[in-house]
This record gives sequence, structure tokens and C-alpha cells, in this order.
Amino acid sequence: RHRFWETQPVGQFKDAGRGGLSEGPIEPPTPLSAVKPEPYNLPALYQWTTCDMDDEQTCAEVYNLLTDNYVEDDESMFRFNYSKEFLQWALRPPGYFKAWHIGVRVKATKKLVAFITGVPGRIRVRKDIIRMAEVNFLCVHKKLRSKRLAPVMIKEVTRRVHLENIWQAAYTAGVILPTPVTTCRYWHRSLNPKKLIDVGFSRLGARMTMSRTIRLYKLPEATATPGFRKMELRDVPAVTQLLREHLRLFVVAPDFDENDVEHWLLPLENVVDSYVVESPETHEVTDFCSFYTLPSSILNNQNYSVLKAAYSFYNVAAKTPLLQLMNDALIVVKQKDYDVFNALDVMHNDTFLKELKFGPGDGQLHYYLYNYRLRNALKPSELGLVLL
Ligand code: NHW
Ligand code: EN5
Repeated sequence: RHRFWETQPVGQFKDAGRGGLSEGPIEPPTPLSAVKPEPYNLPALYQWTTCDMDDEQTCAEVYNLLTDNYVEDDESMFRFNYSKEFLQWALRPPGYFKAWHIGVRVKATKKLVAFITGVPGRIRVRKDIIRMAEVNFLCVHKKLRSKRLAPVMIKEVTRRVHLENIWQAAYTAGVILPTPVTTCRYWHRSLNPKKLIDVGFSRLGARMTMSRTIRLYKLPEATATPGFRKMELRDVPAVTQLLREHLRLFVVAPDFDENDVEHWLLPLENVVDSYVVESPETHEVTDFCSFYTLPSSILNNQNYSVLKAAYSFYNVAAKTPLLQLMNDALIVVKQKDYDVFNALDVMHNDTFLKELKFGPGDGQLHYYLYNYRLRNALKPSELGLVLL
């Protein structure tokens, strides 16, 4: 069934429900001297390239490859359109390795035709904090599909990760592979229902008119929580503390320090936004919420070319009710003119999704670990990790 994945240290479907298998690494690390020192072989027409994401031209080539060839929904109506600024942010977190930003070029023309990346992160599984690679942006040009290029790229990123003495990875995909840690659903909160319906992202409900639909999704002009404001650099210690405390609640979650929080949560225009609640009395930061910006290209529509979407990232409601905090998030996202706010049913998100008029999407997101076995699949609410 899975000629490649059957050869890899991942939970195999055939081992499901058999018990006996314990939790933890599937294979032990090998000495670094035993890691293959030279790259895997590509088909003769292609060559490896390390993509320097600081370089404007390289970054533009990556952006163009992904814009035309990355993830689409099941009916090919929309395609993710990560911005260049987003890619630079996603690929240059603290301690990143340029060698993990891997491209494939056509030898003859130097055209970039495939890409895969890893970034380092510390991820806790139950009590163990494990250095992992977060693998993302695997993409093969549409004209080069089904030639078994992806397995070579996955082996090559694995090799380069091993060279840094890292032996585990985390990744997500819309497709089922051996074997998901958990399977999450995307939920969508309409902010601009007329446009969403016009472009086929959503449909007019039964017995609903356009004007009733617009009224249904209307939000207040201003946020409700006193002290709700944009996160600033000075908030990093307090946000780190809140987030670390919160992420303890989940079975799998990142282990963020202040450097990570500064990188991943400090607002960056049109990439990531975070808001804190600063108590008007004590000036303590009591809560925060965040979202990232990931537009989608709208394929084949006369009137619109881009869907502006915000994705729920990390939220901590320690004092403010989560429902109220997330409603304020919806209000600021609407003020910024986004069309839709998306969220997965991870962490405690299922406590606000229905109440705040999110509806279930047609897409799923499966989470995976490489070279780490869990005895049982998790519930989405046991997962404290959001990958981009
Ligand atoms: S998920 C997004 C992936 N990208 C897209 O969907 C973009 C559009 N599609 C494409 O570009 C987020 C191609 O269809 C791709 C496959 C490139 C997806 N993950 O070359 P072949 C991520 O980026 C397996 C893993 O002929 P293709 C996460 C497939 O099951 N494997 O196919 C990435 C089959 O193996 P099998 C995937 O269509 C995580 C083989 O690839 C996959 O031309 C990567 C077929 O290859 C996917 N999304 O290219 C793993 N899609 O065993 C990281 C297909 O079934 C692991 N396949 O025969 C950790 C590494 C680090 C370890 C460190 C210790
Ligand atoms: C790893 N970083 O399928 C990424 N999106 O639901 C790789 N559907 O937008 C993994 N098909 O349901 C990617 N509208 C996996 C996701 C790939 C993209 C994807 C889904 C997620 C999506 C939309 C549009 C569907 C268009 C036709 C959808 C319904 C919204 C509606 C709003 C009103 C209330 C009910 C729901």
C-alpha cells in the first residue's frame, strides 16, 4: 500500500491495536559518523539546491513555486498563498538551519521545481521534551508529480536533520499516511459571507437570504474586554509564562522559551498578530490570543483572486472567558478586513467553535510524528501544537 512509508520509522497501520508496543522512539540514534555524508541521488535531470531565504531572488522563486503548486482543497477551488514575509518568518525561527531549506532544480535551466523544509523545535510528548524537526512546505511542481520525487526529498531532509543529531520530526498533512497522532477538522467563521458565497467557499444556508446571512455573522464594532491591546516586546516574559503554563495541559505541545515567543508571537505585519489583555487595575497580562495570516488564491473566479484568511494560533484565557477572548479576536480580524477566520478543533477550541458561529469545513488535518510511537491516537483536544 505505502511502498515508501512502510520502510520508515513511523507507526505502521499493521501494528494498530496490537498492544505491547511501547511509547517512544522507534529507532535509536546512530553515531553521526554513520549518517550518510553525501546527498541522496536525484533523477539525472535534477540537482539539489539549498535555498537561502534571506536572498530576495531565492525567496521569490520559492514563493512562485508554492503559489502555483502547493496545497489545494479537494475541489481545486482554492490554493494556499503563503506570502514571502510569511515564508521568511516560518523558516527562520531561533536556531534554524539553512541546510534544511531544500530545493530541487532542473540542471539545464536552473528552474526550481520542488521544495521541502525543516525547522528545529522542542516538542514535549507527555513528560519528555524532544528536539524535533518541524517539516513543512513539501511541494513538487504539478508537471513532475507521481515520479517518486517526494520520497527522495523526505529522505534527504531526514539525512540533514540527522546531521544535527536530531532524530524525531513533527508534520501535518491533509492526506492519511501511516499513522496519525490525531486527526483534526478545520472550522470556519465567516466574516465576509457575501464574498465567501460568491467565490464558492461557502453556500447560502437552507431557508436563508443573503441579508439574513450577513446579519447572522455581524460582529460588534469594538472589542469587549477592557485592556485588550496588541502584544508588544515588553509582553514577551508574561506571554511566555502564560503559554508555558497553558501548554502543560496537552499531551503533545511545543516547549517555548522567551526567544521562541518573541519569534512566533510578536506581531509581524500581515504574518502573525497577537493581542494581550492587560488588567486595567494591576497592569498584569492575564490572557492573550494570536492568529497568522495565510491567504488562498481563488482559482477560476471572475470577481476575486484572493481569499484573506486568518488562522487561530495559540490562545490562553487565564482570566477572561475563552469565548469572550476569541470573540474579540474575531472583531479585530474583521476590522482588518479578513474574509474568514479558521481554526482547528485542537486544544480547547471546541469550547467556542459552535458558540461563535464557526462551521465545520470539508478539510481535515492529520498530525504525525516521525520516529516516535504513541500507544494510542490522541483526541484533537489533547494536542497543543499548531504547525503553519
Ligand atoms: S502537507 C502538504 C504537502 N504538499 C502538498 O500537498 C502540495 C501539493 N502536492 C505536491 O506537491 C505539509 C505533491 O503531491 C507531493 C507528493 C510533494 C505532496 N507528506 O513523489 P511522489 C508538509 O509539507 C507520499 C508525506 O510520487 P507526488 C508536510 C505518498 O504517500 N508523504 O508523489 C510534509 C507516497 O508514498 P507511499 C506524502 O504527488 C511531511 C509518495 O509520497 C505526502 O509527486 C513530509 C509518493 O511520492 C505528504 N503530504 O508528491 C514527511 N504526499 O509510501 C516528513 C504524498 O504512500 C517526515 N506522500 O507510496 C519527517 C522527515 C524528517 C525526519 C527527521 C528525523
Ligand atoms: C499543513 N500546514 O481542504 C497544510 N481546506 O476545511 C497541509 N474548505 O478551506 C494540509 N472544497 O469547508 C492541508 N468551506 C489540508 C487542508 C487543505 C485545504 C482545505 C478546507 C478546510 C477548506 C472550505 C472551502 C471548500 C471549498 C470546496 C470549506 C465551508 C465553510 C462554511 C462557512 C459557513 C459555515 C459552514 C462552513
